[in-house]
Amino acid sequence: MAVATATTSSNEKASVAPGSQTDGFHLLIDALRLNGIETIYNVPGIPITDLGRYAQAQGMRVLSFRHEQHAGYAAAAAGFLTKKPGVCMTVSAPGFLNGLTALAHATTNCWPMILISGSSEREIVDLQRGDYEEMDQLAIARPHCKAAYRILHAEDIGLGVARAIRAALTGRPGGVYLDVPGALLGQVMDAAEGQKSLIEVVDPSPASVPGPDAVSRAVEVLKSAKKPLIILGKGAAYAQCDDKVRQLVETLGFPYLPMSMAKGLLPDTHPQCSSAARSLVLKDSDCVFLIGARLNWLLSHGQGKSWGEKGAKKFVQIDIEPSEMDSNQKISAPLIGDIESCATALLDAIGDNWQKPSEEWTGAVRDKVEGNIAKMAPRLQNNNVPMNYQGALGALKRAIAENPDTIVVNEGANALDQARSIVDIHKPRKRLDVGTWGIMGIGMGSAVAAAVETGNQVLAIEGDSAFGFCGMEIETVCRYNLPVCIVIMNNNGIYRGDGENWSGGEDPATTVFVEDSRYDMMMQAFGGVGVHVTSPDELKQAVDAAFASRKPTLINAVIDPAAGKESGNIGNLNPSSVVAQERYPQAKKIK
Ligand code: ADP
Ligand code: TPW
Ligand code: MG
Repeated sequence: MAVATATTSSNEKASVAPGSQTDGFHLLIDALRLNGIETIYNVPGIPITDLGRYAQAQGMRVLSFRHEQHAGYAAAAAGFLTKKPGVCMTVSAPGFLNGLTALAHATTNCWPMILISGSSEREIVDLQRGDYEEMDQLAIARPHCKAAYRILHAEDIGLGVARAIRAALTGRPGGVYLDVPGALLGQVMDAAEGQKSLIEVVDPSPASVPGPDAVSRAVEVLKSAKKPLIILGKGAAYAQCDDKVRQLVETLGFPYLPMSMAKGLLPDTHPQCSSAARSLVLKDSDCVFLIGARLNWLLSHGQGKSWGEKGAKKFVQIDIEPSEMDSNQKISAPLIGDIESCATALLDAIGDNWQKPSEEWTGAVRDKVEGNIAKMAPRLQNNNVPMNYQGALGALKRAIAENPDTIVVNEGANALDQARSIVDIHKPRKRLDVGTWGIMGIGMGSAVAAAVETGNQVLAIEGDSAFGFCGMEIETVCRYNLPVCIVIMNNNGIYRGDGENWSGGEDPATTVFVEDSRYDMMMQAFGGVGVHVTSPDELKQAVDAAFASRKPTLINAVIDPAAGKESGNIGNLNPSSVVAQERYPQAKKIK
């Protein structure tokens, strides 16, 4: 029996010999490729081992990880970077659950991703007859993603994949679960019929144009502002209409704040960038124009002391998701649509006679920005040993300024908050971090995806704790020989390395790790370059060498264990105990 395989390139249906057969494995591969999906982030095992093999044999890039969570984070990051669903493939029950965290993370961040998991047969699962890795995966996935589908028949594979792709991309993007029972993969059908059953999805993220009333309302509100501010969010970076966003920001002439993954959409060195005057612009602005950014916890819900007087601000918001409006504050002028269509409509409506905000406002912001940058500059030049965050990150800031195409991956607490404010990003989508959940462990999956999807050099700036959540994936980085340079900001612990056990007992404190761990030697174990550095100058040299060689590199950067703050910049979110200060004298030191 001849089994037809699609030997075409993607986006093209295979021609098959009459009478030949195909199967579920190959139809699934053909369906993905027909829709331009060429990469799978994978962990093999029953029942999907051969699916990965065949996909690779068919010319797809199949990257195998050591743990599904990181394959999933890679797929999520790929979705953000490419505006196409990143695909993660796992085995059933435990593998599926490991991947599910990443699917929920993708959904929370509004990134398109598809988690394909092998599963047991419904006949066994639904009667709970106790299969190998039995679990009702479809039901468990559903609350954690945008949509969840199961395919039972080979002739429905085209439909299932099309549904998954469209659900991931349409409107607000998100994660989709696709349940693939083992028996489906082996099902055989006529190859020509199989090819006919595949669907190439047409226009999965259609333009969504705002109504003319909404546009003129927004123009009126923006026009009436005396002290306007733009906040750019990662939705604006995802939208890939960089020139339009820049044109809108520059035409309006408002100071703007980039959220962390919107950094670089316009270069952080842009004259309107007000990151270094964040407190001033949040507090004193009278109108805030949100572009692909939610007023969630990252913006303290648009309220509280940092936002100045209650009710004194008007909000204008562009978002693809209508229900986002008024989720935290009254939105005086909602613009529902995709960012490119909304920006185009606004630019058309305001024409050539736009009055930029007064010099009194923009000048005050600019003065504050320049003053703060000048104050910070000498601290970023320090060559102290042991290093503090500013000295180490000053060196990394210079490395990125010299290599602006590098994609920065960043996680940790102090290692995150300080790097976000110190390391300028110069181009769009060149920063991947912990996202909306502030999740630890995204580092290595994001780094692999960034290198694989773009071919660019990657610099992963990792807290030592954050790295511990994903560290085994350095073997993956070495195995695929990716241009990834990892810098561990090694302060011997979570937030700080000088925590104490308040019982006075033998066990180490809950927040500390083995002192002076040599993470660089882990990298050497896999054939990568491992470097141990103790000063900013040494750190810069090691990063320069990594960028020049593009070899997998891990730099263990020794940071003063006392340099960090509890929970980085968000210590205020920790609940407090009324009795702690009285019971533990040491607690005073931390708050
Ligand atoms: P940040 O964390 O950077 O503030 P969020 O993840 O909170 O960003 O917000 C991103 C927003 O962007 C989401 O509300 C999402 O619906 C929206 N979004 C995503 N893609 C688009 C698009 N193409 N056009 C308009 N809005 C978009
Ligand atoms: C999945 C809680 C937030 S930040 C952090 C943890 C454990 C580590 C901070 O230490 P690190 O950085 O990385 O060494 P530094 O520079 O301050 O020392 N589990 C998950 N996500 C989160 N956010 C946590 C736990 C947390
Ligand atoms: Mg640490």
